[in-house]
Amino acid sequence: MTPLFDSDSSQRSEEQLEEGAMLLRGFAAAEAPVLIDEVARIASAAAFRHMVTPSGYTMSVAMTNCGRLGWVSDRTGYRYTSVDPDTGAPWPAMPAAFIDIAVRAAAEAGFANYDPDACLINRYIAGAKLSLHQDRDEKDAWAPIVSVSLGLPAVFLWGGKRRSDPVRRLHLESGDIVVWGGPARFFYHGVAPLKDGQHPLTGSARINLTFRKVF
Ligand code: MD3
Ligand code: FE
Repeated sequence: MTPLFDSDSSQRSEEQLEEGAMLLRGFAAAEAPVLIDEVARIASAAAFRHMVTPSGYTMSVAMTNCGRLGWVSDRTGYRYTSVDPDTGAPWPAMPAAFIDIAVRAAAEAGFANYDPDACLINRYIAGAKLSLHQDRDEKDAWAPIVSVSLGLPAVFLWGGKRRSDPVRRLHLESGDIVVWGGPARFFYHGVAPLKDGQHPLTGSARINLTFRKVF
Protein backbone atom coordinates (compact mmCIF):
# COMPACT_ATOMS: atom_id res chain seq x y z
CA MET A 1 0.00 0.00 0.00
CA THR A 2 1.25 3.50 -0.83
CA PRO A 3 1.50 5.74 2.24
CA LEU A 4 -0.24 9.10 1.99
CA PHE A 5 2.73 10.89 3.55
CA ASP A 6 6.35 9.84 3.76
CA SER A 7 7.03 10.78 7.39
CA ASP A 8 6.57 8.31 10.24
CA SER A 9 4.58 10.79 12.27
CA SER A 10 1.81 10.59 9.67
CA GLN A 11 1.17 7.06 10.92
CA ARG A 12 -1.80 7.84 13.10
CA SER A 13 -2.55 5.89 16.25
CA GLU A 14 -4.29 6.50 19.54
CA GLU A 15 -3.33 5.46 23.02
CA GLN A 16 -4.93 6.22 26.36
CA LEU A 17 -2.12 7.23 28.73
CA GLU A 18 -4.29 7.69 31.80
CA GLU A 19 -7.92 8.24 32.62
CA GLY A 20 -8.51 11.60 30.84
CA ALA A 21 -5.20 11.66 28.95
CA MET A 22 -5.05 10.58 25.31
CA LEU A 23 -2.06 10.44 22.96
CA LEU A 24 -3.00 11.03 19.30
CA ARG A 25 0.10 10.18 17.27
CA GLY A 26 0.35 11.89 13.89
CA PHE A 27 -3.00 13.66 14.37
CA ALA A 28 -1.59 17.03 13.17
CA ALA A 29 1.04 15.69 10.74
CA ALA A 30 -0.79 16.87 7.60
CA GLU A 31 -1.56 20.30 9.11
CA ALA A 32 1.93 20.85 10.57
CA PRO A 33 3.27 23.07 7.72
CA VAL A 34 0.25 25.38 7.93
CA LEU A 35 0.49 25.53 11.74
CA ILE A 36 4.17 26.49 11.47
CA ASP A 37 3.35 29.26 8.97
CA GLU A 38 0.78 30.61 11.42
CA VAL A 39 3.32 30.53 14.26
CA ALA A 40 5.68 32.67 12.16
CA ARG A 41 2.85 35.13 11.48
CA ILE A 42 1.95 35.34 15.17
CA ALA A 43 5.59 35.79 16.16
CA SER A 44 5.97 38.71 13.76
CA ALA A 45 3.34 40.59 15.82
CA ALA A 46 4.06 39.12 19.28
CA ALA A 47 7.73 38.09 19.37
CA PHE A 48 9.02 35.02 21.20
CA ARG A 49 10.57 36.06 24.51
CA HIS A 50 12.21 34.40 27.48
CA MET A 51 9.99 35.11 30.47
CA VAL A 52 11.23 35.44 34.02
CA THR A 53 9.74 33.30 36.78
CA PRO A 54 8.67 34.73 40.14
CA SER A 55 11.89 33.31 41.60
CA GLY A 56 13.96 35.37 39.12
CA TYR A 57 14.98 32.56 36.79
CA THR A 58 14.91 33.27 33.02
CA MET A 59 13.17 30.41 31.24
CA SER A 60 15.15 28.51 28.57
CA VAL A 61 11.96 28.04 26.55
CA ALA A 62 10.94 31.09 24.46
CA MET A 63 7.20 31.85 24.53
CA THR A 64 4.47 33.84 22.86
CA ASN A 65 0.67 33.55 22.77
CA CYS A 66 -2.37 33.89 20.59
CA GLY A 67 -6.05 34.00 21.43
CA ARG A 68 -8.13 36.15 23.75
CA LEU A 69 -5.73 35.50 26.63
CA GLY A 70 -2.02 34.82 26.91
CA TRP A 71 0.04 33.28 29.70
CA VAL A 72 2.77 35.53 31.09
CA SER A 73 5.27 35.35 33.91
CA ASP A 74 7.45 37.95 35.58
CA ARG A 75 8.88 38.67 39.02
CA THR A 76 5.38 39.38 40.36
CA GLY A 77 3.91 36.01 39.34
CA TYR A 78 2.13 34.01 36.65
CA ARG A 79 -1.13 35.20 35.08
CA TYR A 80 -3.22 35.44 31.94
CA THR A 81 -3.43 38.84 30.22
CA SER A 82 -5.44 40.11 27.25
CA VAL A 83 -2.57 42.29 26.01
CA ASP A 84 1.05 41.48 25.26
CA PRO A 85 3.06 43.25 27.98
CA ASP A 86 5.92 43.78 25.48
CA THR A 87 3.79 45.78 23.00
CA GLY A 88 0.62 46.79 24.86
CA ALA A 89 -1.39 45.32 21.95
CA PRO A 90 -3.91 42.47 22.22
CA TRP A 91 -2.43 39.03 21.57
CA PRO A 92 -2.84 37.98 17.91
CA ALA A 93 -6.13 36.17 17.25
CA MET A 94 -6.16 32.39 17.25
CA PRO A 95 -5.90 31.29 13.60
CA ALA A 96 -8.78 29.17 12.26
CA ALA A 97 -6.33 26.31 11.61
CA PHE A 98 -5.39 26.32 15.33
CA ILE A 99 -8.98 26.24 16.56
CA ASP A 100 -9.85 23.54 14.05
CA ILE A 101 -7.08 21.12 15.07
CA ALA A 102 -7.61 21.74 18.81
CA VAL A 103 -11.36 21.19 18.63
CA ARG A 104 -10.98 18.02 16.53
CA ALA A 105 -8.30 16.59 18.84
CA ALA A 106 -10.35 17.32 21.97
CA ALA A 107 -13.44 15.69 20.41
CA GLU A 108 -11.38 12.63 19.42
CA ALA A 109 -10.32 12.31 23.07
CA GLY A 110 -13.93 12.58 24.27
CA PHE A 111 -14.17 16.30 25.09
CA ALA A 112 -17.03 17.78 23.07
CA ASN A 113 -17.49 21.51 22.44
CA TYR A 114 -13.94 22.48 23.33
CA ASP A 115 -13.64 26.28 23.27
CA PRO A 116 -10.06 27.32 24.11
CA ASP A 117 -9.48 31.00 24.87
CA ALA A 118 -5.67 30.82 25.11
CA CYS A 119 -2.85 29.26 23.12
CA LEU A 120 0.64 29.36 24.61
CA ILE A 121 3.34 28.80 21.99
CA ASN A 122 6.60 27.36 23.32
CA ARG A 123 9.84 27.32 21.30
CA TYR A 124 12.68 25.00 22.35
CA ILE A 125 16.21 24.94 20.98
CA ALA A 126 18.92 22.46 21.99
CA GLY A 127 19.23 22.34 25.78
CA ALA A 128 15.94 24.13 26.47
CA LYS A 129 13.72 22.37 29.00
CA LEU A 130 10.67 22.79 31.12
CA SER A 131 11.04 21.65 34.72
CA LEU A 132 8.36 19.53 36.35
CA HIS A 133 5.32 21.71 37.12
CA GLN A 134 1.52 21.77 37.25
CA ASP A 135 -0.69 23.98 35.07
CA ARG A 136 -3.15 25.40 37.56
CA ASP A 137 -3.68 29.04 36.50
CA GLU A 138 -6.84 28.08 34.58
CA LYS A 139 -10.27 28.47 36.21
CA ASP A 140 -11.98 25.87 34.02
CA ALA A 141 -10.80 22.62 35.55
CA TRP A 142 -13.01 20.45 33.37
CA ALA A 143 -11.71 21.58 29.98
CA PRO A 144 -8.64 19.69 28.76
CA ILE A 145 -5.28 21.07 27.73
CA VAL A 146 -4.44 20.18 24.13
CA SER A 147 -0.73 20.00 23.31
CA VAL A 148 0.50 19.93 19.69
CA SER A 149 4.16 19.02 19.02
CA LEU A 150 5.84 20.44 15.90
CA GLY A 151 9.40 20.13 14.58
CA LEU A 152 12.18 18.41 16.51
CA PRO A 153 11.21 15.50 18.77
CA ALA A 154 11.19 15.83 22.56
CA VAL A 155 10.90 13.69 25.65
CA PHE A 156 7.86 14.64 27.65
CA LEU A 157 7.96 13.89 31.37
CA TRP A 158 4.81 13.21 33.30
CA GLY A 159 4.20 12.16 36.83
CA GLY A 160 1.11 12.21 38.96
CA LYS A 161 -0.81 14.43 41.34
CA ARG A 162 2.17 14.81 43.66
CA ARG A 163 5.64 16.06 42.79
CA SER A 164 7.07 12.91 44.39
CA ASP A 165 5.07 10.54 42.14
CA PRO A 166 7.16 8.48 39.69
CA VAL A 167 7.89 10.22 36.38
CA ARG A 168 7.33 8.51 33.03
CA ARG A 169 8.97 9.50 29.73
CA LEU A 170 7.04 9.89 26.50
CA HIS A 171 8.74 10.52 23.13
CA LEU A 172 6.78 13.09 21.12
CA GLU A 173 7.31 13.82 17.42
CA SER A 174 6.10 16.45 15.00
CA GLY A 175 2.36 16.06 14.49
CA ASP A 176 1.68 14.27 17.77
CA ILE A 177 -1.08 15.65 20.00
CA VAL A 178 -1.74 14.92 23.67
CA VAL A 179 -5.07 15.81 25.25
CA TRP A 180 -4.90 16.17 29.03
CA GLY A 181 -8.22 16.34 30.84
CA GLY A 182 -10.24 14.81 33.61
CA PRO A 183 -8.22 13.34 36.47
CA ALA A 184 -4.94 13.88 34.53
CA ARG A 185 -5.50 17.62 34.15
CA PHE A 186 -3.44 18.65 37.18
CA PHE A 187 -0.67 16.09 36.92
CA TYR A 188 2.96 17.18 37.19
CA HIS A 189 4.72 17.31 33.81
CA GLY A 190 7.72 18.79 32.02
CA VAL A 191 10.01 18.49 29.01
CA ALA A 192 13.55 17.01 29.10
CA PRO A 193 16.38 19.14 27.62
CA LEU A 194 15.93 19.22 23.83
CA LYS A 195 18.52 17.34 21.80
CA ASP A 196 20.34 18.98 18.91
CA GLY A 197 18.89 18.29 15.49
CA GLN A 198 17.45 19.59 12.27
CA HIS A 199 13.84 19.32 11.20
CA PRO A 200 12.55 20.26 7.73
CA LEU A 201 9.70 22.33 9.21
CA THR A 202 11.39 24.15 12.07
CA GLY A 203 15.16 23.87 11.57
CA SER A 204 16.82 23.54 14.97
CA ALA A 205 13.67 24.11 17.04
CA ARG A 206 10.71 22.35 18.56
CA ILE A 207 7.45 24.26 18.75
CA ASN A 208 4.65 23.27 21.10
CA LEU A 209 1.14 24.72 20.93
CA THR A 210 -0.70 24.45 24.25
CA PHE A 211 -4.41 25.20 24.07
CA ARG A 212 -6.19 26.09 27.29
CA LYS A 213 -9.61 27.15 28.48
CA VAL A 214 -8.85 29.75 31.12
CA PHE A 215 -12.38 30.94 32.02
C1 MD3 B 1 0.13 16.92 31.54
N1 MD3 B 1 4.27 22.70 27.81
O1 MD3 B 1 3.52 25.16 28.56
S1 MD3 B 1 2.12 20.92 27.17
C2 MD3 B 1 3.37 24.26 29.40
O2 MD3 B 1 5.76 20.63 25.41
C3 MD3 B 1 3.83 22.90 29.07
O3 MD3 B 1 5.89 22.75 25.78
C4 MD3 B 1 4.78 21.45 27.37
O4 MD3 B 1 3.79 22.05 29.90
C5 MD3 B 1 5.52 21.61 26.09
O5 MD3 B 1 2.86 24.43 30.51
C6 MD3 B 1 3.78 20.41 27.20
C7 MD3 B 1 1.40 19.51 27.72
C8 MD3 B 1 0.74 19.45 29.02
C9 MD3 B 1 0.02 20.47 29.49
C10 MD3 B 1 -0.69 20.31 30.66
C11 MD3 B 1 -0.69 19.13 31.35
C12 MD3 B 1 0.78 18.29 29.69
C13 MD3 B 1 0.08 18.11 30.86
C14 MD3 B 1 -1.43 18.92 32.52
C15 MD3 B 1 -1.38 17.72 33.15
C16 MD3 B 1 -0.61 16.71 32.67
FE1 FE C 1 2.57 22.74 31.58
